[in-house]
Amino acid sequence: MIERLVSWGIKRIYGFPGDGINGIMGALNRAKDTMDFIQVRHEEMAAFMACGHAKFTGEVGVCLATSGPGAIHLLNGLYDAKMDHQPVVAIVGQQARMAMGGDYQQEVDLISLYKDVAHEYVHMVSDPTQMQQLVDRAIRIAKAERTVTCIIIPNDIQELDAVEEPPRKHGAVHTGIGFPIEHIVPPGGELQKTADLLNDGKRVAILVGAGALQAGEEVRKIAELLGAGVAKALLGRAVLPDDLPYVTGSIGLLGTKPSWELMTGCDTLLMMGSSFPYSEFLPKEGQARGVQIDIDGRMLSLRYPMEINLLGDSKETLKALIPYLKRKEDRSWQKKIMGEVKDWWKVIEARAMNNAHPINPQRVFWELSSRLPDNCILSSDSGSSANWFARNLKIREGMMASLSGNLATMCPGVPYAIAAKFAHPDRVSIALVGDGAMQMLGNNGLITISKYWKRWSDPRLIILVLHNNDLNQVTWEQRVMMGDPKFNASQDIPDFPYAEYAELLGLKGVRVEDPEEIGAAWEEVLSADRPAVLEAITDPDVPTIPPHISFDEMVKFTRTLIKGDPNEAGIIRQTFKDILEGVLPH
Ligand SMILES: Cc1ncc(C[n+]2csc(CCOP(=O)(O)OP(=O)(O)O)c2C)c(N)n1
Ligand SMILES: [Mg+2]
Repeated sequence: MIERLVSWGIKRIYGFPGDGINGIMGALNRAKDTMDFIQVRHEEMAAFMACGHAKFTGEVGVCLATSGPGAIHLLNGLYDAKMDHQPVVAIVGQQARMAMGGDYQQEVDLISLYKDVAHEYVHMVSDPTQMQQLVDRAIRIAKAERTVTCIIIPNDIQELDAVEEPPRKHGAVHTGIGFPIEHIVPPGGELQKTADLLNDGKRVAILVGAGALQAGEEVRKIAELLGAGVAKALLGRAVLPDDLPYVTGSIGLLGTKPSWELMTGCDTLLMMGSSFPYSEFLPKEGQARGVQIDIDGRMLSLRYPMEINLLGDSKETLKALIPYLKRKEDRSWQKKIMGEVKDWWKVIEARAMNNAHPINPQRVFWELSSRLPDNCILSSDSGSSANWFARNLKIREGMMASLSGNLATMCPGVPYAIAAKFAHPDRVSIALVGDGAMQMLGNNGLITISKYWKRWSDPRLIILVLHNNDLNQVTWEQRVMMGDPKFNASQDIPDFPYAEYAELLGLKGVRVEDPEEIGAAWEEVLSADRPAVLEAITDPDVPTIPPHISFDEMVKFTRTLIKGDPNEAGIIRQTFKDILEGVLPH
């Protein structure tokens, strides 16, 4: 199994041991020159790391867990990979064949359990001859379908001799390794039709997602030819740098006002490599003529009824499309978008600079933005940090950035950042995480960092903790969506000294409580000789307002919805400050 994984180019496995996989551990020990085993604190972390590896390298990520509880612990991280279309192979142990069906200890029906998350391919080995074909198919299908696959290996099989080659006889399966570089382009006629539609449009909006990460250059050319604005779904945050004047930034609840204006004002929508979920942030049905490009036919016309659906690789398809496009002479639409983008960045800066008690979280991100090291890799968690990741950071050319886009689970921030360091030890990795996620899993990730950081050529891995003693994103959802006041019993979380804890582990810990010291704190952790935790004491009353909410709506909301909220005075104060920055000159 390990030799075959190595033949596929796999160099690293994230996992945690158990008696369901001791045979594999023995083999990994013997193969330590060719396969690196990275030990995590919790199997969920291993799955997140495998997903992070796939996101930041484009290669298959592999995780390993024991039977029963280990396999169960992997699941959330595997769903994260599945829903964000990342190729991940999970290898899990199982009880010995003779025990199965005997309600044996740790015997879980793993084929059924994994049938959803790994439904494209989940198989249990019952004869060592199968091993080669199962590895080949698990990896190939993970790549071809951009999904999670799983191999289940009973522990007694792990003790049998390997079968190097399946026998030359009836019933044997002979598979090989290798997967082609995808180069799928729609036929010329389709491209001509697409170009006609785009050339006819007067106000073109482009929406890019993770599927366009390799196509930045082409997206830029097309936006320039068509005089378009470009909005980015969260997973496509790094497709184009935010310093391009027609890039409107994120879209959706965590998005920007220019993206909202772009979508509500356009007459033509070109969407690629995205399954951005919220249709209400796209043009109204019938308002715009739509074209979508996706490598996966299942994702076409999923959120907006498109006039043209193109099945193809985004980069290659755009390359083939460009010669058919005419440069639009009328640049007024793009000019209008650029004006809105320029104003919006002023709103963002003004909101970040508003005072809060003690620190405005927006300012922590704003101060990071101009200090982001070249080629850094950003990982955000789910929580209020995702809002500020989406809006307050200016991503530059060469950076990578991700989060749990579709599962939107808590806790990937720290493990993604660790996987980024293993994959790119020379790049700075930065995780942006809430205190709830740190308590749930992240603090334990710090132990893993303290175990491994000396291996990285550049030791800088920085974890920003938004210490607000609150499950803040959900507290705001309860207020804004449900009209409910904060429920302290569910929302308050215990205090914890994150920076001190980092120091205890031999890492650097910096705690900042004064807004004027944020810049210096970033500089300290960004120039540290070891991984660091930057703990910022932030105000939970700073609202995570959707981009298009009007002044009237906000007045109504503050007047009627939050009566009885334990934080009433604070949220009214902070909300008005942010809203005012959006409607008045700063
Ligand atoms: C595993 C999981 N549990 C619960 C949620 C719901 N949820 C989303 S954000 C959030 C709050 C996160 O709190 P914290 O990490 O402290 O970040 P904050 O919003 O306070 O910055 C919760 C509970 C989730 N997305 N994932
Ligand atoms: Mg919190």
